[in-house]
Amino acid sequence: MTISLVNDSQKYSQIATAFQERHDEILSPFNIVIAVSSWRGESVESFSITASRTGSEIKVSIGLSEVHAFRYALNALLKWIDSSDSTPLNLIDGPAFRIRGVVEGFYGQPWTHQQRLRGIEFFGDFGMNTYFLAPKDDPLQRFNWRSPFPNEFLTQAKELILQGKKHGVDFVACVSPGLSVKYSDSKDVAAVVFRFTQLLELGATHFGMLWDDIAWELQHQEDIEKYASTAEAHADFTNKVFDQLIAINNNVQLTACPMQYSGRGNEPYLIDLGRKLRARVNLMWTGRQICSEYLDISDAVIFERSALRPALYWDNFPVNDGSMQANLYIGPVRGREKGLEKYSYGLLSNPMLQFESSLIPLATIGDYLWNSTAYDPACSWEDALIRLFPNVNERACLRHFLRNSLGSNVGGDPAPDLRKIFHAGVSAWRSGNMNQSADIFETESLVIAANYKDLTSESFSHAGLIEEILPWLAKYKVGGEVLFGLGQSLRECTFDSERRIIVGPANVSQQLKSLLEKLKSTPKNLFGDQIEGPLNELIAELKTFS
Ligand code: LTM
Repeated sequence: MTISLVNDSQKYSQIATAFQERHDEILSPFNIVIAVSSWRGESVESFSITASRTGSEIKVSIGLSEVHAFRYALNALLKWIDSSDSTPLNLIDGPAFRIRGVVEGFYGQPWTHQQRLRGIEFFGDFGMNTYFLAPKDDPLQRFNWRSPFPNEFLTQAKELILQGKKHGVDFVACVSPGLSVKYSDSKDVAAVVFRFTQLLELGATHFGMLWDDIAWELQHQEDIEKYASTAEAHADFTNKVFDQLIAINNNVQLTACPMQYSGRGNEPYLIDLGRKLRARVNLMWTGRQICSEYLDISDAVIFERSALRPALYWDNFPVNDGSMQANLYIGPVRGREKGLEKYSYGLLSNPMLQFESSLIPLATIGDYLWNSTAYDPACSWEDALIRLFPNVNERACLRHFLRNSLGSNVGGDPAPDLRKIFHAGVSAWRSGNMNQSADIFETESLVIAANYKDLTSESFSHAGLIEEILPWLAKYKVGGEVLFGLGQSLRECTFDSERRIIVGPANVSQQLKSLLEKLKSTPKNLFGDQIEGPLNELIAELKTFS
């Protein structure tokens, strides 16, 4: 059975068909008839939906403020069908933030074309509407920006634009000319405009001019003579690109990333840039820090006053490039203030190099951006696992692993469950219950060993995810072995209840040190400071005899 539209139009039918293909397992038992009408909602991309079910027949009526909202209305319909709720659906809903999405803007190996195509489907599921393509280490992005986009890129861009139209996600190509640009040279402006017009012809209407991570001083004599500041050069170049683009198509949106993209939001560069930049050009901002622990309203207000427009956040969570590559940030987004949407233009998350793993935090970011007031990190994270890993047993195995790496690049407890286990185990050894303590660590080690076996078995469904997290799974396995060794060592120790110290043979101290070395020799980070911290404490506390 299929979704059919009463008042058929190509823009809706391509969304409906793509949605049906994507969620066929849930939708296929039903015959779904949808009537679409236009509707004036209170916010951009809002919708109204009513649906009722009689046996396998589902009648749906959707009111739309604009076309993306159709995808989000289908998301709401899917949720209702999947919940098997027998009461009719009657809902008015819409997103909090205006721009919601992903900026693939990290250093290192870019995502593949196939991953990007899949990503857009997920971003639509997460209620996002924008995908910025800005991979730092694709030569087209920062180095060969003067040449037109080659055919291979254009073919792929066309597919990404179409995929975006099917899933309510705008594809935004970016250029980062700042390493070699001559701001005053009209040929350089023309080169960027030419690239964007290549994409305009393919249906894209939103573009990015990125001035991040470049020299802060003007490099060319002509620029030094022409401009009073780097901000003026950035404004002039960006304005020229913008003016030429809107002369071709007045619907074009241009987003710029400033050179100084983090801080208090009132830096002289930002004030200068804000004054000179066309009012319609969006400005990105990463918040107080490059990777900001908090994005809050008071900072957003300062930014808006200085830059004369609300920030479009480039949120460096969960990105793990550069010095962060040993970490997986697979917990929920935290520290983004409720209500921030009223003081910002939107938020784009810079994801991890690992595409599959990124989907978990991205799902929570989608929830936050859709309704920041209702956002609950722990619930959203659990929901994300259910959506991404429908098989209950597989999800349970993964969950145990994932909950050893929940931290973010700005803090948070990476391993809350293991922390509790250590709290219990250390309390037991400190009160002299060596065997009880050993039991606690050995039990956990057995869980890890069994999970590791399941996660790496050929029958496990998510091969792509497992492949990219293998180095962390190796650490997981070793962590389990270390916990077992810790248990064994504790069994060789006794407790001197008079002096309240742990006593053991000299070889136990050596064993514990070897366990520590074994853990450290596996390069990726997992478990936070658990295992290593308490092991060091035990080594220090242990009184040995020969
Ligand atoms: O954040 C911005 C605007 N630029 C770069 C990103 O490309 C990079 O991925 C992140 C994280 O390392 N930091 C940056 O400064």
